[in-house]
Amino acid sequence: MTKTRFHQFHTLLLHISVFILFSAASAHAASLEIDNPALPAPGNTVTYTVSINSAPEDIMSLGFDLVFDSAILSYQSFQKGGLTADFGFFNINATPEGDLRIGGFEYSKYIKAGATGTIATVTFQATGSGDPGMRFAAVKDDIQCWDTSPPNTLPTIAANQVFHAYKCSPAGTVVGALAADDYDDDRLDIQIIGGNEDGIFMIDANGIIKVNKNGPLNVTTGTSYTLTLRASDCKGEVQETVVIQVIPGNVNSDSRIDLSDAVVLLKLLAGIRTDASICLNSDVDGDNSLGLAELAFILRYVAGL
Ligand SMILES: [Ca+2]
Ligand SMILES: [Ca+2]
Ligand SMILES: [Ca+2]
Repeated sequence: MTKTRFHQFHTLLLHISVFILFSAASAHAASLEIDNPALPAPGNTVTYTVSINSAPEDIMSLGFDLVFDSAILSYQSFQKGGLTADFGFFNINATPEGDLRIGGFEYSKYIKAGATGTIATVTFQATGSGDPGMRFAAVKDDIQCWDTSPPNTLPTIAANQVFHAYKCSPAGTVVGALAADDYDDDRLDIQIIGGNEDGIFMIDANGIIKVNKNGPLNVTTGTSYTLTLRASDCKGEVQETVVIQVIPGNVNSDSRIDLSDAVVLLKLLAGIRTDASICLNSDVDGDNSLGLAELAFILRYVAGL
């Protein structure tokens, strides 16, 4: 073989292997699928098939929504598929939003790992034309983390979120609700993964950021924390940073700034005994004492000025 011919042969091999790789990638099948039948003329029925393709694990319980354009399709009926024929419970109901909620469970004749087949066929009447956008949402239970077709959409965390935490706030104080969402209504797992080395903050299952410990917000230095948060729908994840600004003026060390802080401060200034736990670091003007500057700050803050 001449050098040129060898080069041509090599290039051909390269093309073949790239083609095989590409074919392998495009042939990738999701584990939970719904087909895309041609839409008939309005007034006619069309049946969609929801199927499992080589189940990654056993399924005793499954749940998901089918979301579609209700101006184009009107739900008529369903039939169990071969994989759910023996399910003790299987049903489809309309959600308040007009989508379909599908759920089933079976504890003895459940769907085994590796199974391929039909979960259900769902019949609609066409009421319009265009793409009804049939897709999965709120996939849960044993199939929650499965790859789907049409594909999952990743969660989102809104950018540039800024929260306020008051100095000396006790553990459990709510800092704010993280703006995070998922187009498919998947259940999100939200974690703080950076900027919280002292464990000052936590985030609960509903995305509510709270003060996690008593004490650390009684700081003399530092006016803000930048936390990195991760939201996962267990098919993928996104990360975003949020800023928590620490606000002084919480003289009585509770979870907010209100007129009770002004009252406690006035008592202090008047030399009247108070049972409040005084937050010495609620100083607003850097003179290391509590006085008229703090009073003015509190009144302005309460008035929203
Ligand atoms: Ca999702
Ligand atoms: Ca207060
Ligand atoms: Ca001061």
